Amino acid sequence: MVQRFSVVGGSPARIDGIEKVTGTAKYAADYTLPGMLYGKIKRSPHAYARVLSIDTSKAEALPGVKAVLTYADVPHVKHAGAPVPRTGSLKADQTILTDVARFVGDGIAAVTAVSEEIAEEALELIEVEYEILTPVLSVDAAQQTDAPEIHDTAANIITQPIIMKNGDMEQGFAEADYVFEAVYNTGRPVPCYMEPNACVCQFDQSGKLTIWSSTQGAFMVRGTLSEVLGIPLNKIQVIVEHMGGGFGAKQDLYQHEYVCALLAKKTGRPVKMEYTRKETFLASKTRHPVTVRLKQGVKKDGTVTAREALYLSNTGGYASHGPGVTAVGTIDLTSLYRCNETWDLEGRSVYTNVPMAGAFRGYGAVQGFFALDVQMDELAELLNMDPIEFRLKNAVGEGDISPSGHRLHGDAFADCLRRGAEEVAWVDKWQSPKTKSGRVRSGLGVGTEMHSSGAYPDIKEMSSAVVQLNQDGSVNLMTGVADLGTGAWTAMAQIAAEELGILLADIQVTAGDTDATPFDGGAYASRTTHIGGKATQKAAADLKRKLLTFAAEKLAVDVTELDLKNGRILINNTPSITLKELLKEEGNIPTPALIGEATHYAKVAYSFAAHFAEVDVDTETGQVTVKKVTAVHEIGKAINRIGVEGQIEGGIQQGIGHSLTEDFIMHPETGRPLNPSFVDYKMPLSMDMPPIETVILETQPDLGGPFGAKGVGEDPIIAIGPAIANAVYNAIGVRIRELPITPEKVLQALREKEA
Ligand code: SMO
Repeated sequence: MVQRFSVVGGSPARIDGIEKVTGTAKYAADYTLPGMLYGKIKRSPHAYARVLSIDTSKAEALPGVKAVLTYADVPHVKHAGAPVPRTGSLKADQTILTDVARFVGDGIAAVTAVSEEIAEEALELIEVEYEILTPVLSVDAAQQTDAPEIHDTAANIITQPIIMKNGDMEQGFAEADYVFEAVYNTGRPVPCYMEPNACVCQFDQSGKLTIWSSTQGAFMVRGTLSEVLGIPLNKIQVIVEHMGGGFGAKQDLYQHEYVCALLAKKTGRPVKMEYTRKETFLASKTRHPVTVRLKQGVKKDGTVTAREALYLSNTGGYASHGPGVTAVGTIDLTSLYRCNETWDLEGRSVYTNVPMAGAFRGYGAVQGFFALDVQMDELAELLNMDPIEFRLKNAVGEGDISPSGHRLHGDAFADCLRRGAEEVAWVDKWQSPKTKSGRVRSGLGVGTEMHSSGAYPDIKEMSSAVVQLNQDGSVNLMTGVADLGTGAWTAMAQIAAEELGILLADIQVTAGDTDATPFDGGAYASRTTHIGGKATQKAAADLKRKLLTFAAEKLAVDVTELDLKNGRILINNTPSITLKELLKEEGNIPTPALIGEATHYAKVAYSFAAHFAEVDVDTETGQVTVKKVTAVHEIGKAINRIGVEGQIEGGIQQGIGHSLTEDFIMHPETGRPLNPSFVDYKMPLSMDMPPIETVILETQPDLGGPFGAKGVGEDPIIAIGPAIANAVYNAIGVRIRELPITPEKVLQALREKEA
C-alpha cells in the first residue's frame, strides 16, 4: 500500500525561516543582560610547556577587571567534555584551565571585565613563566619509546588500541590472486561553523545557573557542568535558541563554558564569552588526521578475500572523541565492501601537541572509507575490471555484516551505485586514464559510504517528546532535539503534524531549553530525525489516541470510526467538522488536558550513498576543478525534501574543501598554527560550487524511524572525498592517496610519473 502524506516528504518553509532571514533570530552571543561582564581566556603560545608561575596582580589592578582565574582557582576534576551517555567515545583528560599547556591555544587563565577591550588588555597583563618543553608533533614521534608522555599513557596512545579480528587471515591472503597494500592519509580540516563558540552565564539568587550556549547538546552541557561544577541537574538551565552550525564539534564542551560559569559565580554578575575566529581554529576540534595502512587480497574474479588495516589517528593535546572516532573508523572497515568476513584491523588514537581533534561530521568514517574506497578503485584497475562492476561485486547487501555487527537487510547500497551509474551514463562516459591527453584532462570517479543513524549499540540511544493539545486546537511540541541550523525542528513539526493529522501551521515547537523539554542526547551520529523524530511521532500518536477517544464521546460515535486528517475529523472516512470546531463547542475543552508523551529507544539503521564526481585537472598548474557532482542517497524517507537536499549539498561543499583546499597546518618544529583564519584557510564558497544533482532513494525505509526515515546529516561528507580522488586519478592516471589534493601534490605526482 502506498502511504499518502500531507506534510511529510514535502518542502515546507523552515519554521524559523522568517526570524533567520530578517536577522531577528537570537544566537548565544546576541544575549545581553543588565550588568553583564565579558570574559576572555589567556592561551598558551607554546605547544608544550609547564606553567612555573603566574602573576595576576597587574591584571587584577586594571580598572574594570572584576575577576581573574588560574588553574589554582578552578576545580581540578578531570572531564571528557561530555557526560554520560557519551563518555564511552571520550576520555576524561581535560581540566577547566591547565598548568601544563598541551597545544598552542590551551587555556591557562581567564579574566572578566566590564568590556571585551579591558578583558583583552588584562590578558596581556597576566605574567606567566613557562618551562618550555619540546613538543611532540607527529604520530610517529609520539609513539617512540623515548617520547614524553603527554598524558601518562604508554606510547601516547589514548586508551587500548581497538582490535578487530575475524576469520583466517593467512588463508584469506593465500586464496587471493593479488595482494595489494597502500597507505592513505587525510588532512586536518576545521569545522568552520559560521557562528563562533559563545555563551552567556547567569546565576540567580537560589544558585541556579542559566547558560545560553551554542551547543549541539544542551543536555550534554547541563550534564557536564553538573558533573564538573557539582551543581544538580535541575539547577542548570541550558538555552539554545538558534545556532550557526556545529558539524559535530559543538557536541562536547569547550573551556569557555566552564570558565564563564565560574566567572559568573565569582562576580555575581552575568558573563558573556565569545571566541574570535582565530580561537575557533586554535581551541576548536579539528577532524583527526588519519593514516590508514590498508592491505587487501583479491581474486581474479573480483572477490575480496581478506582485509588488514592499521588506522592511526592524531588526536592532538587531549582525547576528546579520539577513542570514538578511531573505533568508528576502524570498525567501519569490516563493512561497506565484503571481504569474506576475514579481517585484522587495529585502530590507535595518539596524543600529540597540536590543537585538539574531535567529533566532526563523518566521525572516523570519512577517513576509513576514503582509504577503502580509493583502494577499491585501485583493485579494480589491477583486475582490469570496471570500477562500478567491481564495487557491485563486493557491495554489502542483504545478510551481510554491518559495522555494528548486525546483519543488513536489502540491497540499498547496490541501488545507489546502479542509479548513480545510470544518472552519469557511466558506461558511455567512463574511460581509462590511458585514453586521456591534453593540458586539461577530465575524469569521472565514484565514492561510496554507509553510516548509521545513531550510535546504537555503543550508546543506549533514546529520545523523548511531549505533544500537548491546546483548547483552540493548536498544539505545542516539546522536544529536546537540537537544531544546529539543519532544520531539525521543522522536521519534528512535520512529523507531529502528519501523525496527528493536523496542519503544520498549528504546531508550535518548544525546543532548545532544558527546563522546558524532555531529554535528548543531542545532535550527533546523524540521529536527530531518526531517533528524535520517532519519539515525536510516538508522542503524537499517543495524543491522537487520547484525542480521538475524547472526540468519539463528544460525537457519540465509536472511536474506531474516527480519524483526523488535515485538521478535519473523519467519520467512517467522511469529512465531518474540524478539530477546532469540535473544541469550540462549549464544554468540549478537554479535561483533563490532552497530552501525548513517548520515549523512544532506537536500534541500528544504515543509510548509504554513492557520489559521482566529474573533475577537470590542469596538468600545467595542478589545479583540480570539480565540474559536477551526482549524489545518490538511500535514506529511507525524506521528511523535508529541501532540508535533505541542503544537507547533501552542504556536505559536498565541505567535502570538496577537505578534498582540495582545506588543511589546518602547524609549524613542524614549534607546533604553532600557520593558518588560523579564513584568509589563509580556504573553504570553497558558493561561487566555487559545481552543479549538484541529488537523487534521494527511499527504497529501504527503516521501521524504527519516523515514516521510515533514516539519517542523512553526515553521509554526504563521507562519499565525496574518494569520489574526487578517484576522479583525479581517472583524469591523470596518477594516484594521490593523501588529502587535500593540492595543485602542488598533483604537479609532484605528474613529475614523478614522467620521471
Ligand atoms: S561528528 Mo557527529 O556530531 O557524531
